[in-house]
Amino acid sequence: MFVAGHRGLVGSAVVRRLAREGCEVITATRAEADLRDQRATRLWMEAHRPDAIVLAAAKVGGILANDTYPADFLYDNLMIEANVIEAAHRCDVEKLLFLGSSCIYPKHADQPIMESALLTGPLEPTNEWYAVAKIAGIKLCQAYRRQHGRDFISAMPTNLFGPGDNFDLQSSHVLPALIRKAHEAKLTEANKITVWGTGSPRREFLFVDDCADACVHLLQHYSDAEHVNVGSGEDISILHLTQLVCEVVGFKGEIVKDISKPDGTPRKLMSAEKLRATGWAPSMPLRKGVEETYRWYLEHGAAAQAPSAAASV
Ligand code: GFB
Repeated sequence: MFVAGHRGLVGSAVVRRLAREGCEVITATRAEADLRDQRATRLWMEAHRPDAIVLAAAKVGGILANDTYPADFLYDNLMIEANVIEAAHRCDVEKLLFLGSSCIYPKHADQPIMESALLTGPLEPTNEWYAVAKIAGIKLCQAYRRQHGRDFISAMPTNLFGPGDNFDLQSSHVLPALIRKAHEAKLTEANKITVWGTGSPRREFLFVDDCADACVHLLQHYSDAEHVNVGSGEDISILHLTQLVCEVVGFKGEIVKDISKPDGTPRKLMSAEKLRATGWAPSMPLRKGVEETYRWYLEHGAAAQAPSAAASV
């Protein structure tokens, strides 16, 4: 099993989860195979010929990073998925799981969002670049299934968090950013922390080890063209999330809103029905997941603050 993006948030969780499966896990650092490079990807795949692939390598980031670097988010993700999926076909890989994100759906999709809502409306502008790349990845898997009979499947996780997260305040997602902000405010005895936007958008969160478990479950039990939502089925407002993080961290100061920062899509709660129907459900409650993530952050200190070197979804 090749885990592409093994040092990122999802990739590292998949490696942890696969340790329980007793299968041989192979990985590649960017120096060994820059997956944006078609020739390097083909040479590496021909040399290692994995029987299965979890494609968790991606250029990822929060709302500000996506809005600031559209070319990087579109180009890097298109190149990674096209190179790995084509090389997987050339090397007769039996199973490939492609990972996207809930941002593939229209900004104002009916909630909870069903898989069938894909391409039924305009995307959220702040991350449409990443979203278009990930939609292309879904279509690539469907095309190789249809033309070459490849068992390539796609999963669309919701907002993920957990051990191995990126805590860099400019490039991270909201949950690790709030953990770091609350922690640093507590340490410095500051009297407030700043939340981006109005705090009213709602987000669904899934602990990354639950996501990894769902990935292994799908590899074992799912073989169809349509992508599958991977979520907790519950959402929370950013303001309430901030209050929860402050309670876990032990910061009792004021929450100040920076409305110069974008809110992004107002809500993106996905339907969990399709995945539940295959017999899978998450096990980590949000508060406990935040407590585990904070513990990981404290144990890994400065290393946790650098943007994750190898990208992952
Ligand atoms: O997690 P986040 O960056 O990404 O932002 P999205 C979620 C919400 O949290 C937005 C607010 O409304 C942000 O304005 N927020 C509040 C913050 N404080 C902060 C903060 O300190 N940092 C961050 N980052 N947000 C991403 C997509 O959208 O979702 C990615 O851009 C990916 O491509 C990911 O799809 C799953 O949830 O808005």
